[in-house]
Amino acid sequence: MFCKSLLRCALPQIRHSKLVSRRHFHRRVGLVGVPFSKGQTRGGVDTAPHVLRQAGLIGNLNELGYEVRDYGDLKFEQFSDDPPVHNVKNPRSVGNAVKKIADTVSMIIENNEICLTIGGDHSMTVGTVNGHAEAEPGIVIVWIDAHADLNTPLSSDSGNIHGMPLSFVVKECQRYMPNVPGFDWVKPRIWARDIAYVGLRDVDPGERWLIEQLGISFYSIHEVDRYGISEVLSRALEEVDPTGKRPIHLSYDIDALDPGLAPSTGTPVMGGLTLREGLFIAEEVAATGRLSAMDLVEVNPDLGDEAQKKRTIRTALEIIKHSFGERRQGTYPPGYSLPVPENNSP
Ligand SMILES: [Mn+2]
Repeated sequence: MFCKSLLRCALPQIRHSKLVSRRHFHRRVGLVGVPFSKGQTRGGVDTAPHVLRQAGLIGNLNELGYEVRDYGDLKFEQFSDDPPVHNVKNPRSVGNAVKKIADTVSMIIENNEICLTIGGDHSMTVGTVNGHAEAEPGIVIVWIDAHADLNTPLSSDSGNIHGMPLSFVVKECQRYMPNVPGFDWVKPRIWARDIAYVGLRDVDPGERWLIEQLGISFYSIHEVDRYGISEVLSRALEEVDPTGKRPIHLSYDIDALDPGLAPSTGTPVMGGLTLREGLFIAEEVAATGRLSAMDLVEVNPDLGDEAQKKRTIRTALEIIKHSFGERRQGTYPPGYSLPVPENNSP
């Protein structure tokens, strides 16, 4: 009786999104590397796809029962002449790169694979979110980050596009957006109500204002402290999708975690998520059965000493594994059963 009712609770969530559940059933992942760093100013973040593969990323997913198709690392056009526009740095390079990323993500989703995109800096999500939404309308976004990444080209102090990607893809933001060369192709596909933030602790005035104006579901580290990560996650998932049917785009910035766990990142902010909170988020998203695409961004292996670099990579790999179904309660791949000795007489 107990088992049956448990099953009945678990099944409807998975059954509703047919496209996503098919991909989960077949356990297929399409992996793409984005060795791109022009959305911010520090070199090194572009080496993360290589370093994470070297550290065993694909093997980890295989162990969980996934068949991984590796689309390799994307190659990006170099622009010799790419002056800032409205204070925005490298607009043409980023605009061109995110178009290529969007096309690749769309293709992976259309191939019935769960798309895992390894950055690179967070500017790449203009491409991943748009490409995902184009191939699979009705996605919701769970954005795990120390920052809101919602500056507009006019509100940003730094001019780094990795702090602005959501302003390019959210429909309601468009009245605040100037023309930026390279981004003419972007067709915003996401409503503000389709986004939930978790882990924020460094939010600029323009971002705070937009979050309030647009009513974006917002759980900073303050709310994590107040309610606990379990309550925060269930509220966030419920708010972006009360029906529990829609495919999830999980955009995971490694700087959401405390710098003690992920020191090798370009814009660390003290007082971040613990490893337990970070893994809990990943496990809860995995448990919905609706993870459709994931970004893992802002690992920068060039920053910090050897021990810090290793710790950051280990943290990133753990977050990815748990987002794809690894559980601290233990797990086994589909079809697994315990070996029985020959000549076994019961
Ligand atoms: Mn970010």
